[in-house]
Amino acid sequence: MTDDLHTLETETAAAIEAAADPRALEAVRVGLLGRNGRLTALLRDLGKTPPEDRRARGAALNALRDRLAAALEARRVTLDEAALTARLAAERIDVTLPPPPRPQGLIHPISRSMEEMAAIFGAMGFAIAEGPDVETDWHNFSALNIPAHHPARDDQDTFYLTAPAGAPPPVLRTHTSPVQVRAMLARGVPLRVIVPGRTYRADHDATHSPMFHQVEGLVIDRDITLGHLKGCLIDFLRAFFAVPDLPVRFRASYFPFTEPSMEVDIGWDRKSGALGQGQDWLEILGSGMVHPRVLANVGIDPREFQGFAFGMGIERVTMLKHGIPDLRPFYDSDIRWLRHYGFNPLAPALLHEAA
Ligand code: 2NM
Repeated sequence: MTDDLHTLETETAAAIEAAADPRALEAVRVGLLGRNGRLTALLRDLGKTPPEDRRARGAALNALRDRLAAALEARRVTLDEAALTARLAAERIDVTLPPPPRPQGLIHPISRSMEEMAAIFGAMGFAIAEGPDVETDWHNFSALNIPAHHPARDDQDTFYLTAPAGAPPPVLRTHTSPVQVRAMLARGVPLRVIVPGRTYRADHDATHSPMFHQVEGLVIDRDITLGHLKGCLIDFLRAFFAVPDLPVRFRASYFPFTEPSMEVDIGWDRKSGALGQGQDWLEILGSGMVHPRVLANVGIDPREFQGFAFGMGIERVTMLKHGIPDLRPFYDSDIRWLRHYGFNPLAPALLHEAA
């Protein structure tokens, strides 16, 4: 082999060994075998070699090209293996290490109760409906068969907003029932919805807040009876309070928008606060068969369709379930209270599975 080929081989072999990553190795390959590569140039110049030397020169060049190509490939394999080994080491996970810290933030007990109710009623086939906090007088009162001079309309009880000229003043909804009115109008029948949300009443003392939360429910179909109402609410209460044999009592009552109407009580021990024990009763829910006039007000024929509805205050059932003694801290945004009563955001509400 001639000196020039020997030099090329020595230098290239050193450059291949020195290449620390695939990109550097590729630069060596291009410098040798690319269009302007050193070996490419020598092969191109083969024609200028005197005829008597050409065969030997050609054989030497080809052999050199094969050796260097093999050296390049061998180095590529080595570099790839080193890269994989480094990546495996870098991405190694020690499964015996303690878990990372829990995420910041906790779920407020009101939100938690709403999630649980959505899970329980969702498993029974209810959809969730929402609506505006500022309502028309018609959706909040008239459509629900609450007459013009009913005490619920008193501005001692209801927050009225400033009316546009000549129109009845809008109200901060006093219950979530107007959303059920909207659901009946927008979705039609048959219908199965729950409506969680904020409600407003001009009431402020140790056990009443001017803003509080309600969940109401509504089922309408062709053959809905009081039996469906009772079964649905008994199942819900036992799932929500996680007491499988919780005593439930239905007691005749009155609401303008249902007939007949019933309050729903659960059994508890007033002294200890234990649910499902003792001899005492505690009112939890209002309910009833939707008044035919309410159905007619939203264009549903009460001779063809009927249904039941119910409503409850979320703060009260949440306090009862978790033994929270005072209503006022619910709205104080005090992080110490939330750390005590808040819920893990990564633990889903799946109460319907326990029922
Ligand atoms: C309650 C009690 C009883 C109720 C009725 C309706 C509607 F829109 F269907 F007429 N919504 N909610 C209802 C019935 C609410 O809360 C104590």
